[in-house]
Amino acid sequence: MTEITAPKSAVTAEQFADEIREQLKYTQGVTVEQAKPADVYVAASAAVRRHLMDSWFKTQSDMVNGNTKAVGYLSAEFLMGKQLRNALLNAGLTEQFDAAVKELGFSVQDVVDAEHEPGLGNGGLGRLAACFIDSLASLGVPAFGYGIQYKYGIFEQKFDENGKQIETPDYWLTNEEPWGHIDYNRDQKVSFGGEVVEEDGKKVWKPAWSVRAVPVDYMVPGYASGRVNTLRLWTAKSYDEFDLLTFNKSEYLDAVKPQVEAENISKILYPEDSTPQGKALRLEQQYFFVSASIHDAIRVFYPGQDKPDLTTFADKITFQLNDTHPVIGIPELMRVLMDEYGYDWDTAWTVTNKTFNYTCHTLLPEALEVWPSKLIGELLPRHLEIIEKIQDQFAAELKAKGVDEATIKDMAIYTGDSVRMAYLATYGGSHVNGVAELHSQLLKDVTLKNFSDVYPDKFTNVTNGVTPRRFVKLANPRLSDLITEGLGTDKWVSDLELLKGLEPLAADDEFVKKFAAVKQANKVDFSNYAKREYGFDIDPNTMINTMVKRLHEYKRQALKILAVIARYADIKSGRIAADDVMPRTIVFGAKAAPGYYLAKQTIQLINNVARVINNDPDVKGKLNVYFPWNYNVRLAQHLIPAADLDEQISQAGKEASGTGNMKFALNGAMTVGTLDGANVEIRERVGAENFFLFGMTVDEVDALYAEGYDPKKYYEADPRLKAAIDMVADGTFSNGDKTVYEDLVHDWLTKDWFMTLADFGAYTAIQSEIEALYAQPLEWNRKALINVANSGYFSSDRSMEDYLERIWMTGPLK
Ligand code: 26Y
Repeated sequence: MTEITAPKSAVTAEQFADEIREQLKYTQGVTVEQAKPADVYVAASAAVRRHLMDSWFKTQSDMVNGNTKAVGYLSAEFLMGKQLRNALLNAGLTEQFDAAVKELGFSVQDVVDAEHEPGLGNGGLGRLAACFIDSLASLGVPAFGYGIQYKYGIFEQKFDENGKQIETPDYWLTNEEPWGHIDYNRDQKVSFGGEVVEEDGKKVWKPAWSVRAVPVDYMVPGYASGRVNTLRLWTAKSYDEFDLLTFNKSEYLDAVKPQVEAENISKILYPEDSTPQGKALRLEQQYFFVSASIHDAIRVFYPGQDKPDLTTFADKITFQLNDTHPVIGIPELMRVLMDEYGYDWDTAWTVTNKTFNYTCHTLLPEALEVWPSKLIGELLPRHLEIIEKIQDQFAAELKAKGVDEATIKDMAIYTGDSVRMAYLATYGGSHVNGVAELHSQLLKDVTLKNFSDVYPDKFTNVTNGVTPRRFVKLANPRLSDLITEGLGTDKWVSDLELLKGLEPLAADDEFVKKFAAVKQANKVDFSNYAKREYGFDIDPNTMINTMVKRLHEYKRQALKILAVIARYADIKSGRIAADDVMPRTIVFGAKAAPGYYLAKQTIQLINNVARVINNDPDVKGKLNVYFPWNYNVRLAQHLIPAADLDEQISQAGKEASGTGNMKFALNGAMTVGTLDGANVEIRERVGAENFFLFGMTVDEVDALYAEGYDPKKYYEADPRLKAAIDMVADGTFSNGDKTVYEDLVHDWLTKDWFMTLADFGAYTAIQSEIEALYAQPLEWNRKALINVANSGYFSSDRSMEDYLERIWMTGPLK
């Protein structure tokens, strides 16, 4: 007997069809006959939303009236993915929806396809925020996600005829968007610029201009918790004040300029996640959403109170700072408490310090934001004063603790010229965490070492996780059914550690064969999807080998593509007999920041290697490379369940965690990877014999840097590597034009900052191990199944429990 605990609404398919009809008729004004799939999508979404409404109200009132501290997850990015299927799952309406749509005469796929995913994030950090709020709702923890409703999300990627990345705007709001509810009556005023004056011995900020922050609310339904939390994304509107003087001079365009500029604040998501761009607009965005959110929390938790007792603020809500992007919230809460509510500095500091915690997501020093003081002074003069005072207090505190002058200087939050946001966050909040064990250790040992020496108790680790609802239950229904069959219950969807119960089944050949059949069916599905969406002819009977993530040098897509080229050369030259080649299909997915030159060259190279290889009859059926453009959450949900082998090959010590690695392991792919980020923990859990490890360790990387790294040496020493690089240089992938990849090749041979060449030998060596195992399907699948069984730890539910226990000190609503 299989125990089924998935939520199921009592509403029948007929009733749900009626609700869709009503919605079509009374809200959208179209008949069923006139309706297009996109109309049905909007109607069905609105209908599901209605089903969640009572739980949403109840969650809000329990949160405000109860005594459970809420979580405010402050994040510049929430990469939500499509909403409809997830909402249906949590509302227990999936089957009714499928039947109702058919009854109305539509194809379920057409209706679901009508949803345009909101791409309000760049990659891992944004998707993590989305997984976390899903888990908080599923655990019944009262929480707000706070962020920005960008008008343009992450750009849409296309490739031109030369294989170059083209970015086009993602105007995701062109059609009706049924999920976000704009609430003009809960707006907040956010001000900028101007000056600080003294009035009656008090500092008073006289801003120069203001924008209206209007919340757009998204429901965040929990799975089987009966709870629905809120994702509140702010949109910037102008106040209706315009310059009459300018207008009267009939300079209309100038007169409306302030309005136009105000609305620019929430216009576009910054696609640059590699180098800090000193963009004033980005600081405006950060302050805009953080200031609105802090005021919103005060409004929510002290309803109708003119003089709330904000000394209790930290008992009402704890704010998690998702990277440095919302760190301006620290001086903002200080300002609000002192200037708006009249508290003294020390009281304000105590409350602020207790309220905030900071998660760091990087190890690359250049990714820690540093703002020029001049810019902060211009945009937020009062905040700069507060930051200066925080710095004075901090320096005095360090001195009192016996820290030497040089170290105090090294640790400065405010250097005079600039403000280091990671340092401000570390000092200004109660806890700092990294996102995987290795990362948290490196934060303590390297990146924030001085801080960890002085404040060891602030530092902790919370290893990332991913939501099993979206990334297993929704993305991989076949595997979900098999897991439920194997465990005799579907409880694993909300208690992922139960997957451990699959481990004994790895010894059962019949079960392993079923597992293999699931993978095979998923590969066929993906092949059909790739044909339909991209026109690719992917052979589902080859190994599907994936590498999907943002394009960054440190992630080393270059290592993969060089190995592919070497393999191609092996087959072409007959070094490997064609019959001995294990057929592989390599699938890349990656966006490069528009201004990141080497990343864009790498994209172009991958596309052209794909073109040459896929058109070469000598390797036909043996080696194929595909690069579906515009990798996003939707594509991830189709691709991940179909992968046999996934690449996590960053240079050790550079990937903070990775979360794709978790999604692939959970869906039964094997991983080839370095000892980096969460790979370390995945390997520990699934067992070293079930993970393809290669490459230098963090210590070996450090040692090689220290002795002076010369990539040329590796190029000269390895003929296969040399041949591969020479092919890139000699125009093999650029129709004979030797200039196209000049800069890329030059970088590899003279800098190679992330030591791609040094790890090439180890990387290609492990390929024979991979192929030997893949040649024994039963053994391969056994290991893949063991990966699934031991990946339950990587649920974002577990991450949330760790945050609750180690950082937030709160729990589910009572
Ligand atoms: C400066 C700003 C424009 C900016 C925007 C986005 C800076 C950074 C980012 C994004 C960073 C990011 O996605 N980091 C990734 O976070 C994941 C979740 O913790 C990690 O798994 C992954 O290793 C890390 O690279």
